[in-house]
Amino acid sequence: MINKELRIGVIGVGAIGTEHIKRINHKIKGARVVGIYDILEEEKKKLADEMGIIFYGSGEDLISSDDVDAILITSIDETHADYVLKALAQEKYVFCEKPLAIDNQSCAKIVEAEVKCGRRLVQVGFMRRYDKGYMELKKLIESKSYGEVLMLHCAHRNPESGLHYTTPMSIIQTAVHEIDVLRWLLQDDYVSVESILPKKQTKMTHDNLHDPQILVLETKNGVVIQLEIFVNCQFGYDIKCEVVCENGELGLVDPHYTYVKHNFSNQTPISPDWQTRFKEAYDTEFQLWVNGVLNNKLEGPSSWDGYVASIITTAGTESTNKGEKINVMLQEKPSIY
Ligand code: ISE
Repeated sequence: MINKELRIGVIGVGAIGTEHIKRINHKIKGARVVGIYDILEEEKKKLADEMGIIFYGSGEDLISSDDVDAILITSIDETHADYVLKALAQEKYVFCEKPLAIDNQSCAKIVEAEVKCGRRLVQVGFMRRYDKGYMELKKLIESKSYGEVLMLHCAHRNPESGLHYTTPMSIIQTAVHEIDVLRWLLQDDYVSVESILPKKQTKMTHDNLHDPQILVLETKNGVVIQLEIFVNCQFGYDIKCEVVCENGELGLVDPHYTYVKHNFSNQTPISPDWQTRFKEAYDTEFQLWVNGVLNNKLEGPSSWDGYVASIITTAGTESTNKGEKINVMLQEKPSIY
């Protein structure tokens, strides 16, 4: 039985885990972090002591603790599936930062385990669905005031990505956000994905990263999406989403509240990183997740959404490797989603 205040245990206290702990404890109503686990035990035990909360000896101990109502997984991607499955085994609510798992088979196992529980217990951290811009775009599309959607031109640009970033990561780690949010935006699903590696690359890239890349996605309703993925653009964290309709174009603007007209120029700021660009979206996402858990009714991105995202990113990587369009056939969505 969940008390009035949701007691959250956090597995993985790196950059995003730390940010979410602050978010939950200082912004979100109805929840608090009561315990953490991280592989950097000595360092993070100090943090737990400073916060006056429990440092668990393992993720498993945290998940099975009677003092923990719900679990937040922000550990390294490779550990997500195992922790999610262990939370499901205890029939506890779990929020898993993307990706749900690092392969389709693990995602399928999670879906199967959750279906056996008979109700939704998992939410996946696709925060763009909570961004004011995307939410407004969805309303404009659904108004049908501009006719049917014909195509989308999108760009996902990071100022820089580092030497660790590789060609597949641009799809698996970066494009995955558009892959999720655009199927939600269009209430549609994908039938094919094609990866294009333009000959011209930025000199700011390295041998293991083709940059920029392009993904072309086609949906069941025949909408074509062109997505530019450019993770060393230098000028800022820039997210574009232009929706071309029969008699209008709808698009996102970078959220800012000021401009500077000075010295014969007019400048508006561009977000420096994803944490800043989607700060408000994360806040809304976590408040609605906590509300959903307290009301036993999750409505955010599900394990099924995580599974579909994995299928598409896997197909996108296959397209890169084979140099051809990959057709995708999704199985029937279980009724609990
Ligand atoms: C990162 O993991 C994210 O999730 C960001 O939203 C994305 O912009 C970035 O490219 C990824 O590396």
